[in-house]
Amino acid sequence: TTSPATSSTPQPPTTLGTSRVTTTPPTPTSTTTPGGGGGGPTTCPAIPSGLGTPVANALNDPFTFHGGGKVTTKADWACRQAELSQLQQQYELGTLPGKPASVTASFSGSALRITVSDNGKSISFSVTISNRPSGDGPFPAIITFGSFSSLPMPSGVATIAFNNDEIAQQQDGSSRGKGKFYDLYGSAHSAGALTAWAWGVSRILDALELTRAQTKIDPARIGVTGCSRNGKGAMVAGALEPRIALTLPEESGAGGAGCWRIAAWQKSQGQNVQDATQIVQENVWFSPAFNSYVNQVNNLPFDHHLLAGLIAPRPLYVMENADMEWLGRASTYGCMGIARKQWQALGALDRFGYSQVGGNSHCSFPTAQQGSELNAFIGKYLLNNPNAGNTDIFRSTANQNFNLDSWCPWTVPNLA
Ligand code: MCU
Repeated sequence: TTSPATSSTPQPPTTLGTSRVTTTPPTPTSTTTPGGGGGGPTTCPAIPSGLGTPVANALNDPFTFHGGGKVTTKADWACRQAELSQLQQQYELGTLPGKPASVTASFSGSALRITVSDNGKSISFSVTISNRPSGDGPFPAIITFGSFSSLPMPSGVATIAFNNDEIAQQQDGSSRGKGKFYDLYGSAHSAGALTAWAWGVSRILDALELTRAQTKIDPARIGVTGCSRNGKGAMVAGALEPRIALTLPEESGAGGAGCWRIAAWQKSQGQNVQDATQIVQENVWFSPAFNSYVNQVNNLPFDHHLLAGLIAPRPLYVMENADMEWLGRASTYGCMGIARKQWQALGALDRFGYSQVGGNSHCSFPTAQQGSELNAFIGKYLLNNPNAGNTDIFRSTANQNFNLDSWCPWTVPNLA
């Protein structure tokens, strides 16, 4: 017999390729964190309620806690990341649920089938694993959101096709609360689609951990990518799921690699750029809670440089399109140019790339980013080849009229 997928009672696996994981409720991230130095849990500063002091014509200081204390050590940085994750979930992304009561998985052909049970309900979805190299592995893999990604994959890396729209729909405003995430957690759950997809990515990782012997995929070497709206999804998945080893958002624009404050500034200069007020009307990528802040983005205690900061010092390579004003040509350049300082503080500049080139249509990957950039990141961080090339990249072919220094009036500590 097979184990009943809907039961929350822990039991040993009874069929080949089907395993069960049972978890305890997550500990509150606001009080303890594993710490950055390998020691025991660290006590983190309490997070004051409220938005704090507004920040205008600049981006929020990554290295000052919401309560005013300074980030001076790696352990502090882990606390600051836990705080920033909580603040971004509260005001923009919606709440990421903790580990579900049970996750089971089975692998057959190329389909990895995942069943998740929580709160007495259960859902199932499948992802397709392609291009698995022959041999015993284990092999790295890249999760690709939807059908927008055109990233050329080097050999030796499998791909895992994730139909993110099945987890949370993104047709337009009428998609709110629709998809398997909401079947499980209720259509009124605060999570926007980006957060629901990140939850789905976490369940794929759970499933890969359960089926290593069958899939021959190494759960510790998983990348994530997607383009445009799905690039926003890849960025948020990398930010909310620390098991992601390499985050590769392609042309994510506003709501991904762009900062709300810089988009608002671009708009005030008369540019046709997507900003926070427009994006919440177009689709359901964010929590309904964000609607209250789109007209006052200077009051937010974060911007998207700090979404990227949830990834630091894990490797991040951001690809943007220099020809598309709507995506926030200046906004992604400025936002990521300042985000980069978090990798600098951690002594990890070789794990941060931002590359904005033109000449290609939206989501058709340009060869200019392939050999020396994308392949270097995948080679170094998924294929374990330390000689794969330079991965300390910050470049734009656009003529940027943006003053990075004036937008970051704070100093960068040495946390390495
Ligand atoms: C860049 O991502 C989005 C953008 O935010 C939307 O305004 C536009 O409608 O669609 C883009 C996209 O996903 O294109 C495939």
